[in-house]
Parts: sequence; structure tokens; C-alpha cells
Amino acid sequence: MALTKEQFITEFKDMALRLYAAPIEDLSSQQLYQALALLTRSYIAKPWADTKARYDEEETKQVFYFSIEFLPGRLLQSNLLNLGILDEVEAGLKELDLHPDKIFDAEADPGLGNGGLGRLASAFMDAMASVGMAGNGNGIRYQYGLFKQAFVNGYQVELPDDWMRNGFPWETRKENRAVTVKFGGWVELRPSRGGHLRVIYHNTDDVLAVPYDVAMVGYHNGVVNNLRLWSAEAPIHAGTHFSLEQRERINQITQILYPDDSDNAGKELRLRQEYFFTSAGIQSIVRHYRRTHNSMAGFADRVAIHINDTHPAMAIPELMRVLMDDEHVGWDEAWRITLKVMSYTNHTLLSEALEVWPIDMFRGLLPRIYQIVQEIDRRFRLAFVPQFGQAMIDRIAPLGNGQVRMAYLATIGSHAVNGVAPLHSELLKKDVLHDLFQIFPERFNNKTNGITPRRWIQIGDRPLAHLLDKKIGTAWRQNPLALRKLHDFIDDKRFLSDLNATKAENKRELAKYIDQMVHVKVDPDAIFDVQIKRLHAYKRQLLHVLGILDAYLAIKRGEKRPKRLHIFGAKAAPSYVYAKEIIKVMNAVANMVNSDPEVSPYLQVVFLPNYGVTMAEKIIPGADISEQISTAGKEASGTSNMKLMSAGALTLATLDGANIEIKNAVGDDNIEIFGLTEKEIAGYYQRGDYRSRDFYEKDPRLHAVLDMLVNGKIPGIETEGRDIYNALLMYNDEYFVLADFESYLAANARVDKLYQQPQLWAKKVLVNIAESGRFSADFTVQRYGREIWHVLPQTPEDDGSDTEG
Ligand code: GLG
Repeated sequence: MALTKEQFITEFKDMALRLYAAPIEDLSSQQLYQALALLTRSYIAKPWADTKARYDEEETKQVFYFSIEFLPGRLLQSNLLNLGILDEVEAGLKELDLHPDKIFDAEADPGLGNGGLGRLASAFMDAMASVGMAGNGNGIRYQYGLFKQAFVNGYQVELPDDWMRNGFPWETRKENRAVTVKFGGWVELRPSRGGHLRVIYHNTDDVLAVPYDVAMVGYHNGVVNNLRLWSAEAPIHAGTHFSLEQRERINQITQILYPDDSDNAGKELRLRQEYFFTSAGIQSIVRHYRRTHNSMAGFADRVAIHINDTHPAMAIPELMRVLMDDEHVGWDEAWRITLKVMSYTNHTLLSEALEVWPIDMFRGLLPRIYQIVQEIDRRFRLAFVPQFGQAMIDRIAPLGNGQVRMAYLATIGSHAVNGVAPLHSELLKKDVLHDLFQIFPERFNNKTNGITPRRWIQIGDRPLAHLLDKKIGTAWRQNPLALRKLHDFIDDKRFLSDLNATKAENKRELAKYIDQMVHVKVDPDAIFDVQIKRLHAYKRQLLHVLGILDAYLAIKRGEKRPKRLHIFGAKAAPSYVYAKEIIKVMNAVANMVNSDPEVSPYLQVVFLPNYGVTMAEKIIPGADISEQISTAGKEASGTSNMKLMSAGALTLATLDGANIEIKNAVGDDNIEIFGLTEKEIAGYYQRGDYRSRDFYEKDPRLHAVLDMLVNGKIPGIETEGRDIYNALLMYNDEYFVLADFESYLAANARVDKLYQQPQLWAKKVLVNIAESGRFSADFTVQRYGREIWHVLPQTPEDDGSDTEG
């Protein structure tokens, strides 16, 4: 859109006055933010309505991305950027003597997700709008987002995240689009005169699902898509009275996000949440479709529904229910439509994360859905037992072991199933979904994750963005593959030193931020070594900590080392005891190292509390090293690896998830790889001959480091050291930390050496930035659009995918 600085100033003052009846000089940052957000929203309203009208008019096939989590990050700057008015607005604010950053910092970050899965969903929203695809989100409007993390005495403490305290100016309540979701009770099937079945519900608990829509603004293209988040409320039937307690029960459904990304075993409230937003989404999609069509026959040509992990897998039986019970479509036709509409992404191989529900709970809460799952199960068995045998079908049918098995249901009811990086997609076929792959090989495919460089470079890393503009022009802002132009300057000494200078500037900024956050003065000349992700044993923050302890001992012995600053950000699920013990040890090690005058000139450690999208924007631009050190075969993809690469950080990694693709993109010389491969680890499993103790006994450095966990040398730790020590030695180190220790240290030593050659280092930075464009989510959603959702023509174009070259 077009907007001059002067226009903006007038409109902004006007908005502030109308809202607060006061001149801008008298307003707080929060009030200024509210005024600016509302003004921005008013710019979005028209293109939002127009986009919607155009989709309807042109009967565009629409994608609905169902996800129990979304992590959009702050929206003000990103909306201004995408509208094309960020520069004008910032200039206007400055002219008014206001600090844009202070206003932007007043925005709450909607933490409606745990980690990668939720962030990916939001990156896809931004990308779909930006490439002009008709893509809608469908999720939950949690009143409280992921807990706020604080450290007390080094222990993680969880505080409620009241993110809507000041309201959420980006949402629009659409009470005229509310639907009713039914739980419990019992169903009666009665043949009706017309020949079809009449389904009568008795004694159900009805919940009103009220949608709140959030605009998803495309980059410089006038497209504004919709993210629909549902809120649970008591219905307003005449004659029904709800007690306070009943209201409470209903409100609970959308009150909190489950703070665990891998295990919510058997929690009835979670099952309610899943059915709630899934059913609301399906009902509203069908209702909208039926407004302009008098039968459901063409539904699958207009609608694609994506199931993001298994949480919305009930979309399959729910669509069947609506098709059969409400629309009177027969089973076979309903199943044909459902298969064509549905597709499913798996995000993890961890067995504890594969959702199952006890049949009793499931049937009690969702009696009609259970009947339909039973029928899916019956027909599946009927169709495939003859060819594949009873034993195999028993393993993978939707119902088995007294459970409803969501990953199997999702695979059986979708026409496409994908993993999120090539290794992960292969392992899905080989292990977790192996039997289903035998039956439906054509459904399986890979779609490597992506990130949005708009947020991470254009907004998050302004110094780099400006340097790029100066050197290669601004085309990369539209098409990140244009970053490849940087290769032309690999021998341009001046540019290489500019790259280093930009990084140095970002590191000084990050050092200030760290001081504000944790009151530690860090040396901006140190190597900034970053590990930011959920705290999970398989991600092996612990290996990183053991490496720090080794460096500590070496410095204590008098070894000189290049200065290194280790930066952590990570939340642990509140119930994940081992992860929380690791946090405590990390904090204790940080204290020990930072307060030791012999050590701290060479080694510092900071653990920044309450990691999230906003914090990631502050950390990533200042990173030199990106730690991606999961046990090979365990990390489905990772996405912080892509973000850090795009900021020019060198990846220190195992051959896991998308690290493998990063390696293929940049070449062996521009990444540091170490550790066991997935095959080697599988070999240990098969033979059953991994003995962690051997590594401890063989390697004196490892020995010394592990002993520190139990010999009282790390002040402040209690039983945590012993528990971790036991996990590694008595319980045989499930994640192969000890096996990879030596090669991890060797890789770190190589990094230290490289960093001593600034020009050589800058070349690696350059190659990493240059090759990061292929990981733009714009390309990822286009691959989904062509190959899964069929909303784009199926002519492959140069999109930087891993299949080329
Ligand atoms: C996951 C995985 C990550 C993956 C992300 C997005 O653990 O490896 O990058 O989803 O696909 N459960 C997750 O958050």
C-alpha cells in the first residue's frame, strides 16, 4: 500500500486522540502500541475483506491448516513490513520523537505453541499469504499461552502467561460465525422416512465455539488470509441455565495450552480441546461451502484440510460425521471425499509423542465419533487382512490394545502423509509407519520445513539486511534464492570484512540485551555459541554442557582458549523432571564459570529465561555458532538450524533432521559435522552392545567431566548431578551423549581454530547466508500446494528444493 510519512503522522495522532482523548506525548508505550496496532489494522481491513470476497467469487480452492498450536510472534512490525509501510511508519514515529523499538516492545508475543511445530504453522500462514495461496489457519485461542519461565535459585519456575491482559488488537470476534460442538451423552440411530439414518443426540454437553479471526498479511501483494482461533463459551439457548461451575468447565477448554510438546498422555481435557477446534473448523468450512452449493459432491475440489501432527486427526471422522449425518452422503462417497480432502504431517518419531487415547475415554466423550472410527477400523480390516495378514493389520488398525491410535487413523484417512526432512521421512517409512507404508506407498512423501526470512532477516537482522541490499540489491527480499548472488563476492575482501563488522555490531546489541536480561557483562569479541530450542534429552543440551565443563577444566589447567560465550534458551515441560534437572545444572555451571576470574576471561555461559519467538529474534542475529547436536535419527527436522544459518552462523551438528540438507546446501567445508550417524546408532540398537561406561573408562577427559557432576565441584547442585550421572552411566545413556563426546570436542576445537582466521570465517558466513534461501517457507508451502493440496499447478519450477543439483 502507499502511505507517506506525513499522512501517517496525521492518521496516527488522530487515532491516538480518538482512543485515549490525549495527545501522544501523554501516552505510555503500551497505549502508543495499541493506537498504532489499531491504525495498522484499519489499513488491513479492506484488503482482508477483498481477499475473502475474491476467493468466494473465483471459487478458489482453499487450504485449511488445522493446528493445535500457532506461534505467530509479534505482529505489528511484521504486518507493517508486509504492507510495505514499515519505513514510512518508523520515520514518522521518529519525527514525532517516539522510539519505534519501545513501541514494538510493548507488544505481547502470543505464545500459543510449544516450539517448532507451532512456529512452523505460523511460518506457513505468513508464507501462504505471501505467495498468494488461499490458506487459512484453524486453531485454539488459548487464554493463557505457554508458561513464562523464570529461574529461582537455578530451578525453572513456571508462571502463567496472561498474554491478553492488554487485549489482542489483531483479532476480530465473529460471533455470527459461532458453531455448537457436542460432547458426551449418547446417540440414537433411527432410520428416517427418506431412507437415510437419523442421528439423534441425547444428553450432550454443548459448547459454543466462537471464532476470533486474525489477519495474515501477505508480503507486498495485497493478499490477506485468515487465521481462525476458536474460543469456548457457554451456549445461549433460551431456557437453559448454566451454573457457574458448568461455565467454568466450558471455559476451561480454551483456557490453557498444554505445556508439553511430546506427551499429554491420556488427559481428557486435551482430548476435548482437540475435538473442540477440529469440529468447529469442519462445521464452519462445510457451512460456508453449503452457502453456495446445494450438494457436497464438489467439496473436495474446493477444500483441502491439513492435519498438523495428530492433534487434529479427528478431522477425519468429524468430516465423515458431517457428510453422513448432516448432509446425508453415503459412506463410500463420504470416504472418497474425506480422503481427497485430508492430508497429514508427522513431526516426530519419538514413541511417547505418538498419540493414543484409551477407548473408554474416547467413547464416553465422543460417542458418535467413536462409532465412525469403529466403522473405519472395521472396513480397514476387511479390506486388508486378506492381503497383509491378521497380525500386521492388528498392529496398525485405528483401534487396538484398548486404544484409539491417532497416527494410524490419520494415515488411513489421508491421501498424503509427509515427514519434515528427508531422513525423517525415510525413517517414517522404515519404522514408525512401516506397515502402513506397505499398504499405501503412494501416500508417503517428504516436505522439508522452512522458515520466513522476512521475520528473521528483514525484521530481526536489519544490519545484515541493509548490507545485503547494498551489495546484491533488494531482489532477495522477494525471492530469497537471490541470496545466491553473494557467491560472486566470495573473494571480495572488503565485503568479507563488512560481513564480519555486521556480525560484530549484532553481537554488541546482543551483549546489551543479555546484560538487561540476566545482568551478566559478556565480551562481544567472544565466539557466540548458541543453542536455542526446547529442553529435551534427545536434543542433548547436556552434551553442550559437558563440553563447557571440559573447557572449564582445560582453562583451569592453564590452557589458553579463544574466548567463547555459550548462550542457551530453552523451556522444559513442567512435568519433565530430567529436563528440569539439566536446567538446574546448566544454571549452576553458568554461575561457576562466570564467577571464576581465572575462567571467565575465556569462557562465559548465559541461560536466558523465557525463550520464545521474540527472544529468538534478538539472539539469532548475534550468533556465530549454531548448535544442532541431537542424537542422530531423533530430531525430525529442526528449524532453528535454518534460522541461524540464514544469519550466517556456522552449524555445529550431527547428521540429523534438516542438518543433512544444510550440509548438502553449503558443502562439507562450511559446516562442522560430528558424531554417530543414524545408521551407526541403529546398529547399536540392533546388536544391543552400547556400553556407555566403556567411553567413561576409556576417555580421561570424559571421566573428569562426569565426575564433576558428583564430586561437589559445581557449587549449588544437589541431587541433580547424581541423577544425570546415573542416567548416563547406570542407565546406559539413552541418547548416546558419551559416545559422541570425543568427536564433539574435536569439532569444537576445529571451530576455535577456524575462528582465528576472520577472512576464512567470513567466507563460511557468506556461503551459509547465500544458501539459506532454499529454506524459505514460501517454497515449502508451494511444494505442499502443488503436490499435496493441489491448489497450485503441478509444474515444478526452480524453487531451490533439495531435488535439484
Ligand atoms: C517438531 C520436531 C522438530 C520439527 C518441528 C516442525 O521436534 O524437529 O522441526 O516439529 O516440524 N514436535 C516438534 O516441535
